[in-house]
Amino acid sequence: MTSAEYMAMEDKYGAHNYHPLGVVLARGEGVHVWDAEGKQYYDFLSAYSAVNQGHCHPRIVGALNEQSKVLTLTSRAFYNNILGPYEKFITEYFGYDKVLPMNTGVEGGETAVKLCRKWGYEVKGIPTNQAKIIFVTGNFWGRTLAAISSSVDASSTKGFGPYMPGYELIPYNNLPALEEALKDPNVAGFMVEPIQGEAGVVVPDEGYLKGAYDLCQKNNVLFIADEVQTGIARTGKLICCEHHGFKPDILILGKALSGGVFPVSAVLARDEIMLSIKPGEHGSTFGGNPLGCAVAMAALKVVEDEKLSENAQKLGVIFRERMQNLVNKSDLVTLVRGMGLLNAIVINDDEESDTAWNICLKLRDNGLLAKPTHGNIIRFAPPLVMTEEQLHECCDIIEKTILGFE
Ligand code: IF1
Repeated sequence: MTSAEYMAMEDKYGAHNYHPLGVVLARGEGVHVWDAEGKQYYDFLSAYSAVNQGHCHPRIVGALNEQSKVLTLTSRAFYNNILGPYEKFITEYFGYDKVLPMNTGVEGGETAVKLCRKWGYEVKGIPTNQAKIIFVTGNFWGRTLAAISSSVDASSTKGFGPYMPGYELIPYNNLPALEEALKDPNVAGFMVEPIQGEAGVVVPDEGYLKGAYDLCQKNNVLFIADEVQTGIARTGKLICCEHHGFKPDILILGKALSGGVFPVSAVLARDEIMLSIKPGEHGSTFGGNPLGCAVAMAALKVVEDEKLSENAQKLGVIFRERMQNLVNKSDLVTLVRGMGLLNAIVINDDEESDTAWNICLKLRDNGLLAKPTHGNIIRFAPPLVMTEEQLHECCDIIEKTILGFE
């Protein structure tokens, strides 16, 4: 079958809940993907930062293959011989007392919200059903009703009401707004992405996150870091909060926790928070399944053994320098921003224009896959296993495409 036939088949038989870029992928290996006709591309989206370790990493696929022959799923009705070792491994790896294993990033967010509310009632002493959680405008943590209830983005919320109560929205990157909101004694938590991915790789001011963390500690409010997209070495540190010198009270991980091989998410916290949920009060059929645990341990070992944080940090500096040169040369690109290998360029056109989309179509023709987020912003997030030489080749492609686009 041709790419056109595959696209037509998706269109005919699949829900139209996405508008994919016109390319049909058939194989992935490391930083490369190939389409149905065998054309090779650099992957500069990494499945939204889920394949930080590169496509089909042999060690992670190997772990999947081996465990899949032995035991894939027991449910939590019984113990198994993989979950405990995984829980020990991941809590020591990130420095927390306990982990609550789930599957998707949004389930991690839901779990964090439930943990925070439960802690609010049982430890902080907030009156029943009065707990508030503060979110920031521009956030994105998934597509469930609890997640979209905190969104201001019409494409995420319109037509899906009514929404979850007990949420409060304040501006991102604004400490006075947070200080004001924290005066409410019923606030249990503050949930935030250290860098806002979907909003367009929005990096807050230097002191914002640590300042927000300190305000939360001062007001006995839990700081919840959504590191589903920024975590697992993407921004040049194991988790993005590490750049700012603090450990969140609740840490949410997903995506690259499994290297894109299997849905695995996790919520990490200290005992005081984690033990507020008692047996039978939360869970999931696949949460903590042996297959996902084996894959996640392999994925995390790859991050450490291949020094992916250090590589992301080093290549990120080079990438932003190359893009800054492009900003200086081209009227089409107004700025570059990001940390590590989570970056974006802003295109000099309004959000409604299809300029960024058309640039991504040209990038595709030139052998590099990326996709705009929010109209005029193009996110660039290659797998963290990229070499410096490959990065320069990709920057050459981006430069040639942008300069040739005008
Ligand atoms: C889609 C966006 C990115 C996330 C953060 C939690 C989740 C996500 C910071 C939920 C998921 C995905 C969802 C996917 C596209 C992608 C995305 F464009 F939607 F917003 F990456 F920016 N926290 N992001 O980014 O994790 O439940 O999906 O495993 O819905 O189109 P999930």
